[in-house]
Formats: sequence, C-alpha cells, structure tokens
Amino acid sequence: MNKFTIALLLLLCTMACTHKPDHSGETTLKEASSIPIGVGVNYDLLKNNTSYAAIVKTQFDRVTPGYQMKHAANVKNDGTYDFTKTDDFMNITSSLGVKVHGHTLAWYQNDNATYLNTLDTAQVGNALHDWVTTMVTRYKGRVTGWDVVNEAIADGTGALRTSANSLSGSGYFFWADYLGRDYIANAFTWAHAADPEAKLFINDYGLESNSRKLDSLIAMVNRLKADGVPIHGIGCQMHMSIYTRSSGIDSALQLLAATGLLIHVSELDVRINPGNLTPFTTTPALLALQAQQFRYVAESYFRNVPAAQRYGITVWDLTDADSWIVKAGNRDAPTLWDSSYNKKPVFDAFRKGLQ
Ligand code: 9MR
Repeated sequence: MNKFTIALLLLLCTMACTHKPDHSGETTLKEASSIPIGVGVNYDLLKNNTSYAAIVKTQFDRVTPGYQMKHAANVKNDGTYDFTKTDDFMNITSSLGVKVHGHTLAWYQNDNATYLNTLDTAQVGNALHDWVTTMVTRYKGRVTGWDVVNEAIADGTGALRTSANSLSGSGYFFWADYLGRDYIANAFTWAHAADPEAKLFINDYGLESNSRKLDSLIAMVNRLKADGVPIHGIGCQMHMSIYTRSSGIDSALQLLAATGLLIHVSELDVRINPGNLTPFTTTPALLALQAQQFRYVAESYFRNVPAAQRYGITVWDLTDADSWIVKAGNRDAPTLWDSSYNKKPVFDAFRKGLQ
C-alpha cells in the first residue's frame, strides 16, 4: 500500500466515521424559519462533544440549558453559590453564536433541598429573593428570557402545586408550601427588577392534553396580569407523543395566544412508544407519524399565534441518545436526530412546517 492509498483510506474512514456539521448546503432549521428555533441542551455535551456542538451551532438560534441554570446546579449545601459551570456554559454559547433562554428559577424539582430544608418560612422567602436576584443579575443582558416559574399547576385538579397534591423526590422543594401562591408574583417582580429587558415566562406541560390544567394556567396568568405582575410570556412545553390529538395542540395554542402574551413552544418532543412497550422496534411508519406530529405543531404555531407573540419553538434535547425520555430508561426516539447524529425523517418535516 503506498502513501497515497493510505491517505485515501484515512480520508474515507474519517468521512464515514465522524459526524460532520451540516456543511452540505442544505437549508438549516434556523435558515428555514422566520421565528427563533431553540434546542434544550446538555452542558457537558456542548462542552465536550464537537459533533453535538456543531449541530447546535449550525441549526439553532437559541439554546435552553436542560439542567445547568437550575437551583441545585448553582447552590451549594451551605446556601452559597458556585457559578463556575454556568459561567462556562454561557461562554460556550457565546462562542457558538447562539442565544440563551434561561431555565428555570422557581421549580419544585432540582432544588438544593439539603440547604432549603434548614430554613424557616421567612428565610425561604429571602432565599428565593436572593437566588432570583443573583441569577438574573449575573446573566443580565445575556439571556433573551427566563422561565421564571416552572410547573406551578398540579396535574389532576389544576390547583396550585404543593407537596400535598404532587409526587415528591430527592431535590424536590415546594416553594408554595412555605410562601403560598405569592411566590409566583414575587419571583416575577424580583426577576424584572434585576433585568427589566428580559422576557419573563411561566412554563408548564400537558397543556395540549389536559384542558383543566390549561384553563387553570390561563386563569393564573390573567390574574397575574390584572395585578400588574411583570409576566411577558407562556411556555407551552409540549412533551407529546404520536397519539396526541391535533385538536388539543390547536386549542392550547389558540387559548394561550388569547392572553396576548408571548408564546414559546418550549420543550417539544414526540414519543413514538409512549406505552414503553417491550420489545420495541422503531419502524418507518412510526417515524413518519412522528414527522407529521412535529410538522403539525410548527404549522399550528404559525396558524394560531399572531406574529408579534412568536417567541419561538424549542425542541427538547438534540438527539435520541441524550433525550431525557431515553435516559430515564424508556425505549423511545423522541427527537430530530438519531443516536448516531443522523437526521431522522422528522427533521425535514419539521423544517417544512417552519417555512
Ligand atoms: O431534560 C432535562 C433533564 O436533562 C434533566 O436531568 C431534568 C432534571 O433537571 O430536567 C429535564 O427537563 C425538564 C424541564 O426542566 C422541565 N420540564 C420537564 C423536562 C423533562 O423532565
């Protein structure tokens, strides 16, 4: 084998074995779309996996960190802060040229409960104030918006979520148990004081399939608006499946848009095996249904959300390998890229829906 043959073999192997960014000249998602297109990202992958980072940079306008901006990721057991990784995350996003949607300030999960459980009610109020103010001030001007309050409505009744009507787990801390529903208005007010330019969102899931929860969220938003609370948008997560009914998607977007606030489809993914059946094989037919569903969401968004209220659509997790659904042990394939970083049929369909 001469040098030329070896070089040629090496080149072919490199082409076959590595996942390249999209330099194919094919239209990217962000090029196709008139609205911002985002993706939920994992800090470690963005930092260490060049294929992952290249797709994020090429295809998307904006990222939402899946974990890195949550309370437990930044607050230590003694209540002090460590922003080393979050600062690094922000620097990586700016070197990739993508914007950041902050996620999330007041949630009942991923809190440093070890610290928060040592506090009395008055101290919990101060801890939330300090956390919101410190975080929003630190990244002021560097995030386009914040999910200030996440998943504040209970699933069954549509009541305010507390430990009494919700499952509990490690790292769970229910602000409402201590502060009642005021924690919501206060978190928005404190976030706005820290960064008056940032768009502030309330974010929740199941709105396309649970009309009671949808009504409850809208009532809550309207009350906040009437009270003059600085709330600018609603995040409709849309963790869905191929069986989610299109009428539910349409009516959620219509009713949410009727509040007049910005609407963010904030965590879109579509399961193809929602019952987690075993054994399970990904078939072309299932992938085609998934493609249809992603396209439907994009088209419904343009149909039902007036242009001035379009904050954008964010897909949740980049590839099937890093999807939270798969990482939780489910046999599924909920995203646009497969676990080898190849675009799935859904990529094209979603892009068409965005055009
Ligand atoms: O996708 C996120 C996963 O990587 C994290 O480990 C998990 C816990 O922080 O949160 C996941 O994202 C959730 C989001 O923050 C709020 N809505 C539901 C999402 C899926 O659980």
